[in-house]
Amino acid sequence: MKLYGTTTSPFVRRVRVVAAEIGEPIDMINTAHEDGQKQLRATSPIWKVPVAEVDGRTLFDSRAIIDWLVTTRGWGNLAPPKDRWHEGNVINAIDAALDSAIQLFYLKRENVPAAGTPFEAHNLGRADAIFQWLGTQLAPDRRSFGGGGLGIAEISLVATLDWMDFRQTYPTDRAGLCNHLRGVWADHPSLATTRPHT
Ligand SMILES: N[C@@H](CCC(=O)N[C@@H](CS)C(=O)NCC(=O)O)C(=O)O
Repeated sequence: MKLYGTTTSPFVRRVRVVAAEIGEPIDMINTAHEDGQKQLRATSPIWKVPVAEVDGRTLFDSRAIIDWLVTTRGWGNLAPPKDRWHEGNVINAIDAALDSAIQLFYLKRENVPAAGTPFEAHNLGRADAIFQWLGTQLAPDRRSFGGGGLGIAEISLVATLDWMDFRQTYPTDRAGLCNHLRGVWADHPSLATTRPHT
């Protein structure tokens, strides 16, 4: 699979982890570089990563890529959802917290002051509410949401919290019980080898 992305993006990391768990090799086009960015823009009108070229298809968005991989290759070492509609809610919530933090990060990167604004408070408040709710959705052993082990929701949560720390966009000590799940999987090889770093 040809994958357009960066080594720091939390959405790209989800795909890299899933690919590792199901044994799908990745040929990465680094979109942090000018040439890779040019190739991305020639491939996707959304200009966001990840984008994949796989089995003669071009797929935009981590959810579509992951869907394709598990549908055509099977779940490999991953835990399939026990209730895909509930898992959908969990992943949508994680995406919303991550998107809020990403918006704050982009403002900081472009030197647009957001600190102390209602916009910042709104986005941090949403992330607080989401992590609090996610904490109530954990299985009793707090290793997963559905009780089945490492699946897409768990990977998404770990990638989100690690990226928030990496970019310092949200104080993850406020994520409460979700940090327990992250701690459980921290040394799992596909997650440990894809952690963002400079
Ligand atoms: N819903 C998309 C979100 C992807 C996304 O936001 N990617 C960020 C990097 S983490 C990006 O490419 N941002 C570039 C931009 O917003 O222009 C997915 O799941 O793939």
